[in-house]
Amino acid sequence: MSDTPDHDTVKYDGPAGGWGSLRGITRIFGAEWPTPGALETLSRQNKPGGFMCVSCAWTKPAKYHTFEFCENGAKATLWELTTRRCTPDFFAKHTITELREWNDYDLEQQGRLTHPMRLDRAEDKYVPCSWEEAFSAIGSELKALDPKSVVFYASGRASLETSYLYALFARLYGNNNLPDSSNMCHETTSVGLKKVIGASVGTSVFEDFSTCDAIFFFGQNTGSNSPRFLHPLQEAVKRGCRIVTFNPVREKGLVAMINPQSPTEMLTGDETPISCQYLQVKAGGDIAAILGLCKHVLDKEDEAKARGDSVLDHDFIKSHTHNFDAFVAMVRATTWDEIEANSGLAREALQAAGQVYVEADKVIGIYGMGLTQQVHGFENIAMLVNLLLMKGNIGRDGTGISPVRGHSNVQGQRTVGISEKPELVPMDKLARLYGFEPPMEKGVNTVEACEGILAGDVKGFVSLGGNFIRAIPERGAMEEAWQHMRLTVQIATKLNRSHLVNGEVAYLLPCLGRSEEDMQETGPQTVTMEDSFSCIHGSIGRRRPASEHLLSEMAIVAGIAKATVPQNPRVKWDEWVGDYGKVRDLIEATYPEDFRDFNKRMFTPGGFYRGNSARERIWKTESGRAEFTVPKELSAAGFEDKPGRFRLITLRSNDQFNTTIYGYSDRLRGIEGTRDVLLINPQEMARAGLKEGQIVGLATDVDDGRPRGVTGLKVLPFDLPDGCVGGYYPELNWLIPLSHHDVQSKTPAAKSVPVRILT
Ligand SMILES: Nc1nc2c(c(=O)[nH]1)N[C@H]1C(S)=C(S)[C@@H](COP(=O)(O)OP(=O)(O)OC[C@H]3O[C@@H](n4cnc5c(=O)[nH]c(N)nc54)[C@H](O)[C@@H]3O)O[C@H]1N2
Ligand SMILES: Nc1nc2c(c(=O)[nH]1)N[C@H]1C(S)=C(S)[C@@H](COP(=O)(O)OP(=O)(O)OC[C@H]3O[C@@H](n4cnc5c(=O)[nH]c(N)nc54)[C@H](O)[C@@H]3O)O[C@H]1N2
Ligand SMILES: [Mo]
Repeated sequence: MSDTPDHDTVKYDGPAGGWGSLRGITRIFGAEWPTPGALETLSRQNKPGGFMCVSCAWTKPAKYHTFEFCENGAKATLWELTTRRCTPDFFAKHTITELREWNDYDLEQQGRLTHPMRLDRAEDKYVPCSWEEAFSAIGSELKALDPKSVVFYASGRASLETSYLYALFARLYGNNNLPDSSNMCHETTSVGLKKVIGASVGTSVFEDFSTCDAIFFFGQNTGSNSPRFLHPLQEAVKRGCRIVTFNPVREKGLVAMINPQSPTEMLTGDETPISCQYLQVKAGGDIAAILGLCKHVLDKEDEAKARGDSVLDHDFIKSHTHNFDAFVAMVRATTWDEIEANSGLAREALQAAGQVYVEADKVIGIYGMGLTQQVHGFENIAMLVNLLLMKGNIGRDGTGISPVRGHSNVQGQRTVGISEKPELVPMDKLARLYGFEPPMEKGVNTVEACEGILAGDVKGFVSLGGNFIRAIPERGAMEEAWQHMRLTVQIATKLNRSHLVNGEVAYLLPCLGRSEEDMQETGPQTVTMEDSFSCIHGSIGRRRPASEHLLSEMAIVAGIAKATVPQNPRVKWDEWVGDYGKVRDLIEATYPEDFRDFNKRMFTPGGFYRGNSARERIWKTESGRAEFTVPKELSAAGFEDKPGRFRLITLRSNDQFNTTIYGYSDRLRGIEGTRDVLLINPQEMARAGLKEGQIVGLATDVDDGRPRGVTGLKVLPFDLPDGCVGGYYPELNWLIPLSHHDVQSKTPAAKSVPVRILT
């Protein structure tokens, strides 16, 4: 199995940003890059009244740069604005069976989908159909199915307006089966932070980065995945803030950066060092590492106490937290030997990092997939919160816990009702507003949806964006089981693997992208999204749609809904599609605290802040206080180490957005030309008798009667801790068992998968 062409690999020693990032964009888009339309769109990107980037969820500051976009934001915009088209002619030429042999890159390279298509099983091809035909056929199929057997997935890109209607549709139809992409990334956050601080999202806001004294960074790759965040980091470092990073990989963006928007830096090549300490923690080693920091803080507290001083914020601990004594007892009882063995880090390194924490008055804790995608991901997050609580670093300016979210509106989708958990949704309000009895039975999340598909219980699957089959674990068994479903519907902009593994009846429905003008009855429409800091922004697309046959996501969701659920005078699909402002009014009526004066405030520069109780030190937890947690494990990996077993980290490159592969250049890590690689350190290579460039395979080291393997990986020496290997997501998703997920939230544990190397 090889998904990529093979070229030589080269090494990159330059910083993040800089000329490399501009070259990175030009190399991919070549002639398409300078079109006036593309430049106009980029010039409005992430600015008030402009267009909000379709890439990550990093905030859109009120005081913006001339170019408020990064290398990857530009790639994402240009990817949407491509001049290539994937037309009915293309589908007439290629059977589905043939297209399944293509790799992800080549599929998306066909460009924007242009027509609604229906699967013709006999011909093994997609054929064009009318929108009316698609809606009415999907409606009849859905009506014939048991609502409990249908799943409505959402990838985190769709607007607040579409997401609200999509969730309402599922509930009017009769279920809460609303998994979304956040089930694969920050569900650990939603569940974990809710439990320990009573708010399911981060507490920091953008301004906190201008006043914090230290930032502790865990498992988030800023240079690739939220590059605009490098600017505030660079500014923070310049004013003396200290950044300490924990990551098994020395990620370029967190080591140093050149600002591509600073002419002096571009000419002279001056780099800003970002992290003052970089600790290459073992994959799954963060519980122990953070425990080491806490142990150092307690040691320093003891010393301070002897002097009549203190390091801890005793007032805060006393009046705002719960379970502190049990936590302290556990930290004191854990030995440095245990901490070193489980984190892979030396005591001295942890003490030096802990000292930065001790000396800083205001600290922010940042994290990403390195903490969330672990079997004990909850414990990772709870430990980071423990560390912050010790010195009152939550609910004060310049402090906070700050998960860096993924998709551009993934956080917002949850805010407006895309959730399988009925208790998180104001069902009473929905009942009153729309005069129906919303389903109260818990729906399925991503892993449960997969379990249902494997068991044959799920018969219908509607996908609002995304590439579900490629993003989930257990690819082999899932692709096989997928085809036993009765109905699959994909709403998408570009062709991907999920469109080629189909149910008996299948539709591929092309939609507008966010950069395109969305013209409806009352004129061009605005859509809104929520960023990582809970700020809401309006976005207006201006580009001419890729095809005259496209509909907006709103119109498609409403079209399917209208053909499916019984008529209801309070549910006005056509009116809502005609004027998205009316949907914003309904969002406000459903969530009055979060969305007060929604239509008036949506173009507030910097977005309007939805608020966060934990930031106000109001703790909506069981105890009514912020919780110190005693971790049940010292390792987040969830399995024992043994000879020949490695912890596999599945990584994103600088040249992809999730399953969309822009190219084969992981510039910041110096890996070029191929994604079929096995990254391993030279000592481990020697121990395993491997040579650079050797082609090997990986097998999942789990004995559950289901063999899983990948072949054709090229061995590359890479700076990783002992016992860890690395490779790329999604190519290695064959290896992740569906059962390998965070215990509490069921987020797939893609950052420590037990594997063996096959030679
Ligand atoms: N360009 C681009 N931007 C994106 C995306 C993209 O694919 N491309 N995806 C978007 C989405 S949906 C998301 S969720 C975010 C994801 O953004 P991130 O949260 O940055 O996710 P990853 O790149 O998967 O992994 C993050 C880091 O975790 C480190 N890591 C792995 N295991 C461990 C561990 O055990 N401990 C620690 N401390 N670190 C570990 C890895 O080395 C890596 O640097 O980015 C969003 N932005
Ligand atoms: N091994 C491993 N697996 C992982 C991860 C990992 O780190 N490691 N990360 C996980 C994470 S964090 C996430 S979020 C998931 C990602 O899972 P998804 O969100 O399901 O996948 P994407 O790759 O973002 O979806 C890309 C597709 O979205 C469609 N699309 C793009 N723009 C639009 C639009 O505007 N509207 C519509 N309707 N469709 C559009 C295009 O057809 C494109 O092919 O993967 C998860 N899987
Ligand atoms: Mo994500």
